[in-house]
Amino acid sequence: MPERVYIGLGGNLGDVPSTLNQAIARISALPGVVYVAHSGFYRTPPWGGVEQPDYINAVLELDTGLEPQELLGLLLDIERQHGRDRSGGPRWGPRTLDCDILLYADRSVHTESLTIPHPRMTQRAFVLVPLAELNVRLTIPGEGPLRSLLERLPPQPIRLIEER
Ligand code: A4P
Ligand code: MG
Repeated sequence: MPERVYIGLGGNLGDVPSTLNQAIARISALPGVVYVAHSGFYRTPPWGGVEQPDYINAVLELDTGLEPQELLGLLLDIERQHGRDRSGGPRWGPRTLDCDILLYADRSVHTESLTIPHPRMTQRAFVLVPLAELNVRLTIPGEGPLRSLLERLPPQPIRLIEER
């Protein structure tokens, strides 16, 4: 049975809108993946204390029969195809493309290489706002309704730059 999955996309190096559009097309073309929708693109201030350019963030909604670990492997390949360089640099530093698995149906996954729901998503307007655009009725396993999380979020200046 295919399951509903949400993927957070972001980047702040290069032509990011073009990268995000290509990433959406590549992920949607993966065998075992069916595209459902994607959010608008948001310009967002960098999170994590490293001085760097603004990010552009979006969320992609899919159905898939792939297991979370298989999907992660394919997403990491796509990051590499977009020139993602993991050698050196600070943890929350600049990148061409980051693909994070935010939600995988109502599953909780805790392995060495994968944590779902994504552990920092509930603090991030650049994740919760585009997610709510796709489905405001979601509940985040272990965290609660998306609506309540959004209400509790400290204000963060994010701006819709490209409607879906
Ligand atoms: N990993 C574990 N759980 C997951 C998951 N749910 N989805 C592991 C994807 N990967 C997951 O990732 C390191 C490893 O995390 C992966 O190999 C996988 O096994 P990474 O992409 O190499 O490292 P990272 O992204 O630099 O680190 P981290 O801690 O995941 O960073 P975040 O939390 O992704 O934050 N500011 C704005 N405005 N917008 C952004 O998109 N992104 C970051 C990165 C920082 N600041 C930002 C943004
Ligand atoms: Mg990441």
